[in-house]
Amino acid sequence: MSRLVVVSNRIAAFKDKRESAGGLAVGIMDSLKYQGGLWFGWNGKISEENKSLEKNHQDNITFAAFSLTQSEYDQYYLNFSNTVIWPAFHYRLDLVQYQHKDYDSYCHVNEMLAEQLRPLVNEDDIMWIHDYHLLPFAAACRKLGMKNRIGFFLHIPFPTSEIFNALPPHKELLEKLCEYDLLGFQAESDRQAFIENLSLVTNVENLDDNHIKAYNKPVTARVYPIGVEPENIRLLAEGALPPKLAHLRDKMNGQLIISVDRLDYSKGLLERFQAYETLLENYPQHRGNIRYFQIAPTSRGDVQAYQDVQHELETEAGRINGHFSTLEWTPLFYLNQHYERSLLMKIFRHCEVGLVTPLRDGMNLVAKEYVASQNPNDPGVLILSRFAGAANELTSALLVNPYDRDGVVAALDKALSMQLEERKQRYQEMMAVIKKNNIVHWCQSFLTDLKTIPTKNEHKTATA
Ligand code: ADQ
Repeated sequence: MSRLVVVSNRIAAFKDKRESAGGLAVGIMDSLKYQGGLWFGWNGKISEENKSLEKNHQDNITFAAFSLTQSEYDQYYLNFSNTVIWPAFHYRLDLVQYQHKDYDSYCHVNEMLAEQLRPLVNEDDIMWIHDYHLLPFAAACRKLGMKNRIGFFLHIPFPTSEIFNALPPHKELLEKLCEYDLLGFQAESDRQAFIENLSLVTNVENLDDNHIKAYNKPVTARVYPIGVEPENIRLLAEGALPPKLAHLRDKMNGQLIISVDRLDYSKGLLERFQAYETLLENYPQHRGNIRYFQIAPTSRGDVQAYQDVQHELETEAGRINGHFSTLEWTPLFYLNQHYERSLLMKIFRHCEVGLVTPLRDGMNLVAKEYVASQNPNDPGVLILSRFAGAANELTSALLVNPYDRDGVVAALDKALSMQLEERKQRYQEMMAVIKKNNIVHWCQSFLTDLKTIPTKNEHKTATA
């Protein structure tokens, strides 16, 4: 059997216990274990000298991690990946800061990584590359003569042409993306945006629904909505709360609203804080009876836009609490901490409302985790942004437009007063989808396609 080679910007720590790893790491690790293979990615370290790979071997998997130099980190990671692609792909052109030298470094790092990886890859290995840091990775591999089947999964949205065309290297990026054999997207709208962008810069021949030919090469572009591991989440969530938290929960009468996000401007935290404030303002019956927990660990703290949003949120949280708190009641808890996965799933289960309102999100796994953590006999209510990929599947959530503050407020009020029968009905409908499109299904369907689709190499041989 051919091996699987996974490449992602960050590598899962090989010592991570299965139960503490997130769904994505679990899914990929299981596929790697089953097939045997290699996971290649950044170890998170910055080093000027050491360019040798850090290797570890465990359970049939080799982990090979590279470090970046300070200038690679600045230009490839902070600048081009996180100050050009991330904001643009989340429809925030106002936050894009493009410089040619950052794009050059981005391509150069992709080429350097392909060179480091090449000696570790066998001819019949299949390769699965992840996310926006590595859009040109297949092109770099092809340049080195690698003929392997190479697939790519984009975890974030793919923007429509009005946005994508604003990126100076947009044509080049599209051509490089077509060096992949298989391109996977979270949602049909992302897949369509990619095809639309491509059609504007080159001739696209539709071979059938998912197979196209562009730049005289076959490419398969298909939708694979990422999922979670519902059974594992249920087991984690069912466990007892740690004694201190259980005591706290007992003392807190009333209903709890929970939101968990990386602290990122795409997640719509500021708009959410303001909606909560309006709820307290316009529906005074909730005052003293509800509490909103926003868990948001700091992320990409080296990027200015992230420092700005962190500052704004601190100010807003203080202002809202200052306005509404009483001696007995604090309305908003804002916590910048990372929690053990098993604790997070228990917290989800003890909260009556999951409030997930990103302004734009590829999928949003928190929405699925919140539902999968619930007690089937007394489930909470999910409020979900229609701009998260998850809204395509979780249609029984209370779907909201995060820019419509009154709409979010009305959904909050509805969730807080929803009767058990309706909560159960909505929960069951969402669980049916979450179970079907779980993380194992996601991995298997992507990998099965990658192994069977027509590839560039075969196409070249056939047309020679
Ligand atoms: P993210 O933008 O990181 O992922 P999300 O899908 O919600 O967003 O995944 C976050 C993960 O981190 C979840 O598993 C969550 O439980 C965990 N997490 C968040 N805060 C935490 C905390 N304080 N403590 C512990 N764990 C925490 C990107 C894309 C998404 C896409 C995913 C997967 O932006 O759109 O769904 O990749 O493809």
